Formats: sequence, structure tokens, C-alpha cells
Amino acid sequence: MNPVRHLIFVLGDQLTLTLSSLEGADPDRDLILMCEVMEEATYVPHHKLKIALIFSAMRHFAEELRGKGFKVHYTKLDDPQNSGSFSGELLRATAAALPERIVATEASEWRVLQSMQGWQSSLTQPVEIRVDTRFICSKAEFRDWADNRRSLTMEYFYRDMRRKTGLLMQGEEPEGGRWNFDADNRKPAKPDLFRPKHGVVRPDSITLEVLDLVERVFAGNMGSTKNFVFAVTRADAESAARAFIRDFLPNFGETQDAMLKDEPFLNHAMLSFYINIGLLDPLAVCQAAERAYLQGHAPLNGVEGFIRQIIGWREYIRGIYWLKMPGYQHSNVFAAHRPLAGFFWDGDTAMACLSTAITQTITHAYAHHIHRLMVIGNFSMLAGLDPHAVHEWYLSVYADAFEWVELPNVVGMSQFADGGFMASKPYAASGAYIDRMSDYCQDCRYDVSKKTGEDACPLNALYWDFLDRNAEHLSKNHRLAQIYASWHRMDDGKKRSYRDSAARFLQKLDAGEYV
Ligand code: FAD
Ligand code: DLZ
Ligand code: SF4
Repeated sequence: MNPVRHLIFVLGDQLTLTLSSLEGADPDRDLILMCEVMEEATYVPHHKLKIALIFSAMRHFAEELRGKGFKVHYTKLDDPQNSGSFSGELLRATAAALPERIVATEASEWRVLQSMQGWQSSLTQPVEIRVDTRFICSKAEFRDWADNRRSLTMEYFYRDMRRKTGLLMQGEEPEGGRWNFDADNRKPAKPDLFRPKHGVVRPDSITLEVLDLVERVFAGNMGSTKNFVFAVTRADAESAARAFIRDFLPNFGETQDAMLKDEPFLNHAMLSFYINIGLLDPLAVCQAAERAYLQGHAPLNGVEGFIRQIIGWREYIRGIYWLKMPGYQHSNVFAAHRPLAGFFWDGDTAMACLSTAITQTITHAYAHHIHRLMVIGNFSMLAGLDPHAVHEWYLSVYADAFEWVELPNVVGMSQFADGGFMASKPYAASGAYIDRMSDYCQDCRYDVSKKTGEDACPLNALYWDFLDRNAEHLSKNHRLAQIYASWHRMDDGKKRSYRDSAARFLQKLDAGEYV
């Protein structure tokens, strides 16, 4: 074999042919390294479907690279030689191949990037860590944007990204005369037998081998590999994106905030996993959505909403992560320390909204945005659950969960644990919101119309108790002024009954009783 010029280390969420570390790669002189390692597979107890997706997509990417003539050194998890860590595998491959240089694209997560930055100290060859160019806004560009303003409102960042990409722009003006059509996107949904179904991909022999490995090695983790339906190749992920644009984008906007117990996916894209691991290019997906609008196939409210999620929220979240790490993971402005209830792991609760959202999570390693934010996240914040424990749960259970995108969404957006660095007010809601947006309350053992007492929806008392408990941090927030005014207008008896109801519920939760 020729001497190896570059040893190119590709991580499990870097499955992109145009990855910066592969730029200028030469099949004749370079060797690509990919490895499944216990360190990554166990730093939180990942859902079985998440591990299976990543391993299978990695193995398929290795095949794609080999198809292009590259040599790939691929370590499977159960390889007896496997050292169990990225650094260990790098040292092992370097000792065997003696490359002139190590090349990698920066890891998407702080924890792994830290370790990457330590590689040079144990190697004599130069280690070159390249910038990840798969985002629309670079880390430096975001930092500049943030440096120049007092408040980091996503909406203004998003407008800059619209200008930068030219998506839905008419010269300097936004298409349709408005930047944001969210006001048209907050409708409840009705069950619809004719709603198209999201596609499923039948596991091939590579995936079947991975599913078997995951069931053997991670038997105690959440979920079952029987429910594996993910795309694991670029071609299948691209076909899932086309199917979304054809079948779901036309109704995406309207039902974006809706929840139905028998429809876990509604008109959501189900594309975050593929975008996050690099099988889909976020900008290309947005351009395809824009084309659907220009061709009259999908309305502006939905297409704008979809594009905003990707070039707005997704990019903004990443910017915040790199601005605030490493301290961000310990944010806990409300000093909330309650551990997660057992039902987070089995969905066994009488609260129909939580039971549905968590059961769907266990089945699919997926829950749509409103389940994550307004059901599970809302409950966690109102009940005073420890935000770090909540963060680790989200990081474990969703197939699209990588810390850079999960942490700000959980700690900042859903738990307000950063004290409002990201969100201008907490996403707190009583049962009335869930009743308006879902069909859950009609089947719940609790009564959403009752405010306090044993049968009342627990969220009703928890909501006021949360605001009361955290008044020190929230009562000066002008967006909450009216809500606090209502609280202050309540007579003492009513306030006491909210506090007592919340305390009784939390006592039961702490005692591990069925709630
Ligand atoms: P759709 O609802 O159809 O949205 C389209 C696309 O927009 C998504 O595929 C995704 O790429 C992007 N997007 C939408 N909202 C966000 C957002 N807030 N942040 C970043 N990208 C967004 N997303 C993750 O990718 N990984 C996570 O670990 C994750 N954790 C979350 C935790 C909480 C508490 C909350 C509130 C949100 C979280 N999100 C996360 C964002 C969002 O819920 C998911 O991206 C979305 O549910 C994925 O499903 P979908 O592809 O059907 O998305
Ligand atoms: C999430 C994950 C898991 C479970 N396992 C691996 C793995 O064995 N090998 C790998 O390269 N990547 C894995 N990943 C994804 C990584 O966690 C992700 O690429 C980095 O953490 C990004 O910083
Ligand atoms: Fe959830 Fe309350 Fe409705 Fe039950 S009544 S489903 S707990 S919001």
C-alpha cells in the first residue's frame, strides 16, 4: 500500500460528501477513519433507535465513500480491537497507517471538540481541524451579530439569514410583504383519515446487522429496534425530503402547533435526523421548499414557517450554543432540583398529554416540536425539574438529539433556565392551552376545566404556583405583566388553594406515586 498522506477522521454526524475534511481528499493517497465507540454510545443512555440510526447511516456512508474509490478504515462497535474512544481509535489507526497528517472537521459538540483539540499533544503528525461549513451562519459571524446588540431576538437574526440566502426575498423586501406568517399557523387540527402517511424504509442487511448489535449491547436502553423506519442513505433521505415537500408542506403551517393523540407526526417534516447527521443539506431543503411555493404547490405561510425553522431557529440555536458553552449546560436560574419522575422512562402517567408525548417518544425516538416544548418541557419547568436532568433526558431519547441543538432548545427555550438569555418569556402554559391545541383532555383522568383539587388538571395549579414561586425572577418581565396582575388580583383564598393543590401534586410526584 502507498504511504498514507492524510488520515481523515469522520464522525457520526458528519456524513456529508462535501464535508470540509474531505475537501481535496485523494482516494489514492488518503485514508478515511470512522469508528463506532462505546464512549459516544454511552455518555448518555441513548434511545436504541438513535444508536441504530447513527451506526447504520455511518456504515452506509462508509460504503458510499468506498463506492467513490476511497479507502475507509471502519471500526465496528463489537470489533475486539476497538479501544472504545475516538482518541483511542485515532491513535490505533495512526500507529497502523503512519499518515503524514491528521485531518478532521470540527466536532459539532463542545465535549468532542475539546477532546479533538487535545489530539495534537499525543501525536507527532500535524493535526488539522477544519471549520464545519455545513451551516449558513459561521460561529464567528454569529458572535459578531450577537456582540452588536443588547437583545438576541431570533426574529432579527432570521431576517439577516433571509437576506443572506435570498430565500423568499423580492429584492430587499420579504416575499408577501411580511417576514413572518406565524399568526396564520396556530390552528388546532382534526383527525383526518386521508392525511398522507410518512414513508418507512425497510431495513437492508447492513441495518439488520446494526439492529441486532443494538438489541444485544444496549438491551436496557429505551425503545425497540422493531420500530426502525429511518432512512440511512443519502438517496433515501433525499426521497423523504421530496415526499415531505409533496405531501405535507402544503399543510405544514396550519397544523404546526397542533397535537392529536393518534397522529404523532401530523404534517411535520421528520427530517431533523437526516439534516443533523449530514445526509441532507439544510439550505437545499429550504430551496426545494421555496420552489414548491413559487410553483404554487404550497402556501407562503407554511413555506415561510418551515424555512424559518431551519435558517432561523436551527442556525440561531447553534450560534447560542457556541456563544454560551461550556457554562450553559449548568444554567439553573430557578434553582430547580426535582429529579425526573419515573414516567419519563415508561410514559405511565394519568396525565394524557404527557403519557401520549412520552409514549410516542419511546416508540419513535421522535416527538414533534409542540410535544417537546409545550407538553414535556412545560411540565418539567412548571414542576421544577432539574434542568440538567431534563437536558440529559432529551439528549438521550430523540434520534435527532446532538448537544449543540438540544441543549439551547431545552435549557434556554423550554426551561428558561438561562434566565431569559434566549427567550423573552418562559413558554409556560396551563391546561387550557393543551386543551385548545389537542384532543388529549377529553380522555384524561383529570378535568382541564377544574382549577384546583384532586381531579383538576395538575397543570392549572402548577402554572400559578410556578409563577408565584419564581416571582423574583419573572415578575419584572413586561411580557408577563398582565399575568402577574391577574395573580395579584386573586383573593388570598384562591391563591392558597392553587399553592396547596400544586404542593399536594408535587408531594405525590416526589413520593413516586402514580399521578
Ligand atoms: P419540523 O417541525 O417539521 O421542522 C422542520 C425543521 O426545522 C426540523 O427538521 C429542524 O431541522 C428545524 N427546526 C425546527 N425547530 C427547530 C429548533 N427549535 N431548533 C433547531 N432546529 C429546528 N431539534 C433537533 O434537531 N434536535 C434536538 O435534540 C432538539 N431538541 C429539542 C428540544 C426541545 C425542548 C425543543 C422545544 C425543541 C427541540 N428541537 C430539537 C427542535 C425541534 O423540536 C425539532 O427539530 C423538530 O421537532 C424535528 O422534527 P421535524 O423534522 O419533524 O421538524
Ligand atoms: C451519537 C453518536 C453515537 C451514539 N455513537 C457514535 C459513534 O460510535 N461514533 C461516531 O462517530 N459518532 C457517534 N455518535 C455521534 C457523535 O456523538 C457526534 O458525531 C459527535 O458527538 C459530534 O460532536
Ligand atoms: Fe394534560 Fe391537563 Fe389535559 Fe390531562 S387535563 S391532558 S393533564 S392538559
